[in-house]
Parts: sequence; structure tokens; C-alpha cells
Amino acid sequence: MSATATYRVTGMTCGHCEKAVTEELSALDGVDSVRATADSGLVTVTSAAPLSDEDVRAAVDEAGYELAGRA
Ligand code: 9UX
Repeated sequence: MSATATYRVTGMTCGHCEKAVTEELSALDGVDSVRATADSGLVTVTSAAPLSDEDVRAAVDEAGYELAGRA
């Protein structure tokens, strides 16, 4: 079993932004895949178990962007 969640992230405007968010979220425990799309501002994360919103928020913040909520 795995968990998939989609988040709205503000501030991503280019491919480097997508890469920064992807790398930071990929470092969280149990994360299998991350797809960040600047155009839509959406980030989809698949993980072995559901992630806490606080962990996701901290990772997005660390990358330099802002978690706006779940999509
Ligand atoms: Mo370049 Mo994406 O500054 O923010 S990494 S637009």
C-alpha cells in the first residue's frame, strides 16, 4: 500500500523551482515519488505511509516555497 496526496504550493515559476521542491520532499522518510508542476502549482507525492502536513510544510519551506494547502 502507498499513499498519494496532492498539495498546492505557491511560488514555483520554473523548472529549477520544481527541482528544488522535488528534491526536498524526496528526502522525507518513506517518499517514493514526487511530481512538482510549476504551471499548475501542484505537487503530488506518493509515499509508503501518509505524510504529516507539518513535515510537508517544513520541506516546502526549506526549499524556499510555501505550502498553500491540499489540492
Ligand atoms: Mo529561478 Mo524558479 O529564480 O524560482 S528557480 S524562477
